Amino acid sequence: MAYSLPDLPYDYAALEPHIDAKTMEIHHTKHHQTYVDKLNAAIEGKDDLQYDHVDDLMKNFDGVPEDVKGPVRNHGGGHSNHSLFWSIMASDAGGDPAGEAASGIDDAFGSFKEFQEKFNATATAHFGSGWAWLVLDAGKLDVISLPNQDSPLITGKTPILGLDVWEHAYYLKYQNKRPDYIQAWWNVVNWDEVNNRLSAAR
Ligand code: MN3
Repeated sequence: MAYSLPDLPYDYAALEPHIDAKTMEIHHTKHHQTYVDKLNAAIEGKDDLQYDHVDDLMKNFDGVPEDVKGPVRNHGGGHSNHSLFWSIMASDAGGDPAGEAASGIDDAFGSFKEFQEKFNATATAHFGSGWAWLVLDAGKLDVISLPNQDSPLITGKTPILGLDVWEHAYYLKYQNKRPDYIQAWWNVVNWDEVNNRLSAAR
């Protein structure tokens, strides 16, 4: 069974005006689809790399044969990261976290505001293509950035919330203004799903 592109849980226009429909459509049907296609091409015939979910492939990255580690890192990571990204956004979302995410963030960062400042600074300062992440690392919440499509799962960290800061994620609407995109993105963060992911990870 080859890996496949997941449907979005909402319309391409659902995140307007914060993330525009055209960006969402290209991001999902072109960029994400390409990661899926290139992953499948790279591991064709390698049945032991066909997991039910691509996250399990990334968790077992150490066991991936050397000759396909590069494409699995890039395209498996791209598939895993974008699958998470769509799920942690929603229309009529944003605002302050509640429940486990709220208490976990307060414990780890002092307050939601301090967490947001750290996350924004990390996402803004990341040089070139990559992602900013809220991860659970050895039971502790942390904010990190990783280059390209590197998955936190490769190094044993569990991604809870992630922001794509590749230019393809925002350039149509925000051009070079990455900080404006980051600020707008908080309006579509799906805290219910963040809570689900945090509960599952703990
Ligand atoms: Mn992307």
